[in-house]
Amino acid sequence: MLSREFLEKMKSLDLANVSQYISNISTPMLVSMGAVAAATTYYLATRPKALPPLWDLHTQSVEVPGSDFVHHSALQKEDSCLTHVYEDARTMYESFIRGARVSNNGPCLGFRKPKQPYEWMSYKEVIKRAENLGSAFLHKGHSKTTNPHIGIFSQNRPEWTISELACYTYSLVSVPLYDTLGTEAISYIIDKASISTIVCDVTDKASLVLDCLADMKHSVKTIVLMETPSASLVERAQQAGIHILSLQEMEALGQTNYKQPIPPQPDDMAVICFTSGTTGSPKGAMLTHGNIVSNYSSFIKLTELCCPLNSSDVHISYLPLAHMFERIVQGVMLVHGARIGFFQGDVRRLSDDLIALRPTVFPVVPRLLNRMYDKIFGQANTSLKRWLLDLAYRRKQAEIEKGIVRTDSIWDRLIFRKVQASLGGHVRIMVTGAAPISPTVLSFLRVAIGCQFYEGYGQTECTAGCTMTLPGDCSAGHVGPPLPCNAIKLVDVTEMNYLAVNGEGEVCVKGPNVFQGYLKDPEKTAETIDADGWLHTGDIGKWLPNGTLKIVDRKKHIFKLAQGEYIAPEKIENIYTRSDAVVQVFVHGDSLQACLVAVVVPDPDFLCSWAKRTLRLQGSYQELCGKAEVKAAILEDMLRLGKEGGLKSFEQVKAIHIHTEMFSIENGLLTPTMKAKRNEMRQHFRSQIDELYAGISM
Ligand SMILES: *[C@@H]1O[C@H](CO)[C@@H](O)[C@H](O)[C@H]1NC(C)=O
Ligand SMILES: *[C@@H]1O[C@H](CO)[C@@H](O)[C@H](O)[C@H]1NC(C)=O
Ligand SMILES: *[C@@H]1O[C@H](CO)[C@@H](O)[C@H](O)[C@H]1NC(C)=O
Ligand SMILES: CC(=O)N[C@H]1CO[C@H](CO)[C@@H](O)[C@@H]1O
Repeated sequence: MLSREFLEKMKSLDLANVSQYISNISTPMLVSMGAVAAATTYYLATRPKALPPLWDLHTQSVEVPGSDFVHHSALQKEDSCLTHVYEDARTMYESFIRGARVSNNGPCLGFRKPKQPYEWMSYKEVIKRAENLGSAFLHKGHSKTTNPHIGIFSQNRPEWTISELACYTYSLVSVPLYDTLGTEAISYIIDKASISTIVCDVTDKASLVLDCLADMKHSVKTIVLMETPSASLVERAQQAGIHILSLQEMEALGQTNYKQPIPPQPDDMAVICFTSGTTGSPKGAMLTHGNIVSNYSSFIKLTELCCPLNSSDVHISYLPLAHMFERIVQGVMLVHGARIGFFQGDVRRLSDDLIALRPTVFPVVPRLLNRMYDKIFGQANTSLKRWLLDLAYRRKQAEIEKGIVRTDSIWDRLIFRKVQASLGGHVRIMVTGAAPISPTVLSFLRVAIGCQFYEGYGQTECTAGCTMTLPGDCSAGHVGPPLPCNAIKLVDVTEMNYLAVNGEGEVCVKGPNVFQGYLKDPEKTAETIDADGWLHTGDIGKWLPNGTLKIVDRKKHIFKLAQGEYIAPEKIENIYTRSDAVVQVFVHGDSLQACLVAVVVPDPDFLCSWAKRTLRLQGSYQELCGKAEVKAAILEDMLRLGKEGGLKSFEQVKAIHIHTEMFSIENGLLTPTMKAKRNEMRQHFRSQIDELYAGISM
């Protein structure tokens, strides 16, 4: 669900401080068994008492009797879905107003210049600026009933949230844009949503919009730039019939043409969130205020017993606001009058921002967690350090299993303090979502960071989330029970042998967080929400005995081979990419062929060392990729892994083509969410695929 650019940056992210600590522990101290014994004694003496569990973790969801296997959260009474927790906050606008009240006009949005402390805008200041900006939108001809869509094309920063609130204050609708969509998709969205005003953060984005609109009839009249537009930009825009002005000028315009707020109702549209599928044009998921509030209310409901949020909480905003995950977290913060601090705009400086901000709420994505985990273990590179790390982990894990979550044990002092300090030292709630996380990594970091750490699952169409792990459940490998705001049922997928009677099937969601459909696209809407209001996610889930859901597969992309066997290529690709030599694979087959073939991109980082190790071959990446014996060895390794991974013989590829350019968004082979565009791949590699099949039949 996150942009490639963002994920790429994450990859290079250096959480240097996170894990230096292992090497800082002096060796004599490590060797002293006496010290460990003393530590253990101290630990036993200071160990706090176990807390009674907040709820029965063995029955986390319940099946509605007489229904077709519908499950509800065990926290929610049958058939009633949670819509809100605070009577005075049923829309995102009211959430802001409540935040201003409960924080007594406290600090709201924060930002910093390099090496400076955070500066804060108060709730009232934010509301005032939003009213001015919103009044200017009305002045430019926007209204709830005609022309309600406002484009927002920006990195996370306070002005993003102000622009969004400006929309909410006057019942307008925000439409986030993001670069990785590509120019074609951006022009498509502008056209589809008939956007006439776009708020951009920097000149580059405004230029990109102008590029997108070049030579076409378009709806855009105004671009609001968060910085001062250059004369050349103004002129270029003028030629396209667009007025460019700075945010400051726009707010001044609104101030002189001030209008009273026109607050939205829960059923009014709040956001149109465009997501790109693996095929075709982006789809604009329509989300109401009620959708967003019901989802964030579930989060509040789940966390209020163990760690209620309040105006002292601080959130670090760095995950893209164009995606619902971050928007939901912001909603939770704002309704409690808490603070939102924005990163400087560069993930490489995130560690520095974390230390300056000292957040209490830290949403994360698996990529970042994997990175932290690898670094910590990379540093524990002697068996002694490994042993100590392992011991500390097991001791704290045993505590967490008793419901004790803390950062003041001896193990924290000895081992984990530096990890915690590298996140600012105050983190008490973490949420991961957007992609699956390995249970090993989640369990370890939950212990190391010593905070409440939840895993959520969902998609934009159900406002980001439909399940979340419960506080107190420290097991990993599942995504928790349904949220109190929705019911979940699993539906038969016979061709993949997943049956609801066995507690397996396609995950379907119904509740106030389920979206209103795709903008001007009744056909795709009907494919996604059925006549009874169930959202079909395309994911395959399985109920565990304790009522939690495990995501086990993906429904899409099934085809039959000539002899009638069903093939799920993504499952096969996931197994083959475990090979050290392989970074990307595209598995192809169709109903005219009796076997599978694949296009394989060898891993530029590992191929050379792999070839040296397994084949005693030296050479550059390109040279190695050209060698028949390398190709044969890669295929052999893939088949070995396939066998280990339980692939049936017809699921194994018969021949491969070696390709040296990674599949990417730029070359049109991946979606902005990094999924394979299978149709495009098929077209792109048509001749290679034909050759492979020709080679096999000979
Ligand atoms: C907010 O909650 C934290 C942790 O529970 C607590 O320490 C703090 O005093 C609370 N602050 C306010 C303003 O209620
Ligand atoms: C182990 O880690 C330390 C600290 O990062 C590093 O200096 C050292 O070179 C590593 N040793 C080995 C054997 O990799
Ligand atoms: C729930 O069930 C799964 C699978 O049986 C298990 O791994 C997990 O530990 C259980 N969680 C709890 C809290 O009992
Ligand atoms: C309880 C909760 O927060 N529900 C979902 C709403 O959105 C968050 C953030 O996207 C998800 O992680 C949750 O599962």
